[in-house]
Amino acid sequence: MSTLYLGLDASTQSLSAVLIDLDTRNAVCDISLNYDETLPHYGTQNGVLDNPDPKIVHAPPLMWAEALDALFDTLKAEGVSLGHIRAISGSGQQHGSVYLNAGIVRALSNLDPAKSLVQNLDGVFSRNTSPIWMDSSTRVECDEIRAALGGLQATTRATGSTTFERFTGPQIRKFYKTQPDAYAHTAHVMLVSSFMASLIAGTVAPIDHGDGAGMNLMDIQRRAWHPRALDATAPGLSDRLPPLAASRAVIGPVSRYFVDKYDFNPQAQALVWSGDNPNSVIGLGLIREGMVAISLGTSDTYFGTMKFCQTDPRGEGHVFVSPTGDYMTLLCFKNGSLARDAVRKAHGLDWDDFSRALQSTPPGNDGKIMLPYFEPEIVPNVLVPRVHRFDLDERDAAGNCRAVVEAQMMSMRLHAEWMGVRPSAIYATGGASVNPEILQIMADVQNCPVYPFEVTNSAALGAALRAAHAHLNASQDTPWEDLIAGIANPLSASAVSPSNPAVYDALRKKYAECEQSALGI
Ligand code: ADP
Ligand code: XUL
Repeated sequence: MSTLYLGLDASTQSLSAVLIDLDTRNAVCDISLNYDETLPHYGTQNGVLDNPDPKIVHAPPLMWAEALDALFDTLKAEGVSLGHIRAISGSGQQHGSVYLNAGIVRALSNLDPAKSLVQNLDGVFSRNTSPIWMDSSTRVECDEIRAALGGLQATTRATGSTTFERFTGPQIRKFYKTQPDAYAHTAHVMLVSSFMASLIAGTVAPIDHGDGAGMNLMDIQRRAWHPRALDATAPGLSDRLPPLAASRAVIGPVSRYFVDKYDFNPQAQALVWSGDNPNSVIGLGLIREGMVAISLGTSDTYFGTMKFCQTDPRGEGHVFVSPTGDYMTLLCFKNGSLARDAVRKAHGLDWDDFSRALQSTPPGNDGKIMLPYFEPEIVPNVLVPRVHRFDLDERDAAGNCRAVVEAQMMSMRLHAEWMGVRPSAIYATGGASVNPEILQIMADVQNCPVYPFEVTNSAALGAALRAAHAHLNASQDTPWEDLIAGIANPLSASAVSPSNPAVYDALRKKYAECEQSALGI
């Protein structure tokens, strides 16, 4: 009998499943179900409901439950051996919250396989829609909670991040302030991750430390609910939140609903779920301090791992708990491919021309510097977009191409310094990671080897690996290294080594000064 582990990923637009076979070290199944296409009756576009106020972004939680039935119907119809699955975990879009009345406990423990999950959940929501991570309507509540916790630095030290509009605490506070009756009827507040885990386990699931860190409600050092943050958010909140748990925690056996309906093994274990970013850290194989992943997408993101908890005194980065039990950081640089594309287009170049421009210019760019804030920037915080140039002529096509990439790489290094951990290996993903000239600059600025890493579904894969890790470690010590070998490793053959690191030691100082002068620090 094969040893299968299932990872699910309830993301913004779809529910995905990755099933791994540890004997063959293969993903035996990797499917995705798009909400808009499969469940059009919820009327979502890209997984969210239309709202006249662009700051308000909600999704229907019932849709996520219906997607679970639809996914398992598909897997069963395709003949996937669901009975061979030993353990299940999952990943949820971070920050989104689900509000339930006291009826949910009974509904979960009596899930009737003759009915759908939607029918089983009839009448249990105290709020029919869930604010998700794209919602930015809680500016006032962010200010209130941050002030109550003693300001930006105190909030960051306490919860791992300063208050952000999408974080769950400010969202809960807004719900309490604007719909006090509905809040009063709310017996349980869940995250997307813990809501889905609750359905699988048939009981109210804990929130794991990784996703809990995205709420502005968890004491990041103690990994326990932070009483002052709870008080600053809404009255009676501690009664409405589930316990916190490590992300290797087993909730219990999978609910009878899935055994009877989809032929799951009654002994299959339901694990706590986590957020998509903590899960991706595992799906990318970032299991040790110093391992970093940089995704070069529309925006660039930097995932770092650290053993001890450091927080960002400027409040730009987030600290979450990694599924390994260490800490992870998430830094999002808005002007990623967005800025590279803007420079490329401004000079009428295609990507081959852009690469030739990087080849024809020297590392360090003869001191030419750009601050590429084509759009408002998150890290560093720049509200009014503006491109700054120092010793750089706007018409110098090749100089501008090199300047934008060097700026992005120096900014990443500069704004990750607070972690106190230098990268030992960088895994590069996302659209621009196919460009070796860009990766060379990354390797030189970071003075560290860069490995291109092709990933699909890293969150679902990470969840499947977490399920395997928890299940195996219950009976024998199974290190993360052994578990991810051959499943979540980059191709060493294509590594890019640093060849000109020294030149950036001087340029980084100049870059930091330019940034300070532009930001008026
Ligand atoms: P998203 O964040 O939308 O998922 P992707 O990771 O798919 O983004 O990356 C898409 C981006 O990759 C495009 O916007 C483009 O700028 C960039 N890209 C594609 N090919 C190259 C290349 N050869 N060099 C640099 N950037 C590239
Ligand atoms: C992280 C964040 C997003 C969501 C996407 O803070 O808001 O990455 O997790 O699902």
